[in-house]
Amino acid sequence: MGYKVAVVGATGNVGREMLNILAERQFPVDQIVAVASRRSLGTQVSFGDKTLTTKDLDTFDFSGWDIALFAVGSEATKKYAPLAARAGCLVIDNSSLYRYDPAVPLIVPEVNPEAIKGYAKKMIIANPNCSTAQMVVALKPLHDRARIKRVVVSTYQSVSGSGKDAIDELWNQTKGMYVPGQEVAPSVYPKQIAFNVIPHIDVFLEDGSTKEEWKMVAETKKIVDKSIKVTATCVRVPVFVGHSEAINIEFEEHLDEDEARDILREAPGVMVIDKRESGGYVTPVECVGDYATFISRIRQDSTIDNGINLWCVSDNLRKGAALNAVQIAELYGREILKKG
Ligand code: 11C
Repeated sequence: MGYKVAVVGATGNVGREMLNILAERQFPVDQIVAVASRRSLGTQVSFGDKTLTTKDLDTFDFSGWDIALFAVGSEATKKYAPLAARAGCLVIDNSSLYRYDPAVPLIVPEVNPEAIKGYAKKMIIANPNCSTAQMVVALKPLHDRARIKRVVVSTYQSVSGSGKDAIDELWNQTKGMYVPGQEVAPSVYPKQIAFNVIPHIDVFLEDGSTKEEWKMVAETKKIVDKSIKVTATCVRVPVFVGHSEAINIEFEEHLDEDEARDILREAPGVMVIDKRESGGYVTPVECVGDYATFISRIRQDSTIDNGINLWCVSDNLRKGAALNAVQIAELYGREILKKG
């Protein structure tokens, strides 16, 4: 006995990963449907060894479906998620539209699974931003031990976070760099991304920060603890998949680096690779296709009383998006529907 599951936005990077992960994890599916905008209508996508032909989101009837994993932008989510929810179908939404709504749980299953109880208020559960998801998986077990006061994070985010056109832009710009006449001008990004880094993700806010940086602050507070202060600098780097983060954490209590390493080794969803030698750490190309959030370079910050530095890398399309959404669906199945 399983569930009737719809993947909405099934032709995008995240939608395709949702289908892959549902199949890989043998999510108990009785029926599955790939739904997409009219522009992608009829496109074929893979689900395990099956091929699904996409259905039109505009006319799709969510009645009778148990769970809809949404991976479309905020505009389409605003229009279609309430229709699905009103039809009694639980929406797990990857856009930022509902994340900060107090009536909508924002869940990372390794961190705040208890928030699932709030699902019924709107029949919508929000999936966090990719850069937040991997960071809170690392922060939570350390917070439980030594109470985090403040986090200073710098991100190194891959272009897949901006979608398929950005992947093409990095690829074509890189190839065209040294071929006269084939140079590719910036289009998705405001500046050249090939062989460059861009300290700008999402729109600028009045205080000079960007929306991506604001999301890391607001989402960490909602998921882990509202008392934690976070300051972030988010940077786009010429990497296809895998976000990296340099995280500095200040605690209320002393936490020794060896104890921090032991805690993280035991933490759900975390893999510690931390040898103090050349290559004894994880880089984004090594995390692609993996479920774990990888932690390396764990060390004391001797400039403050209770500080730890670490390096955190994860597949942004997986833990940062599709995997986390499927884990929420698993949690909902276990805790609420108790089927399968
Ligand atoms: C990026 N983190 O790397 C973004 C992508 O709020 O879900 C995901 C944006 C979001 O550009």
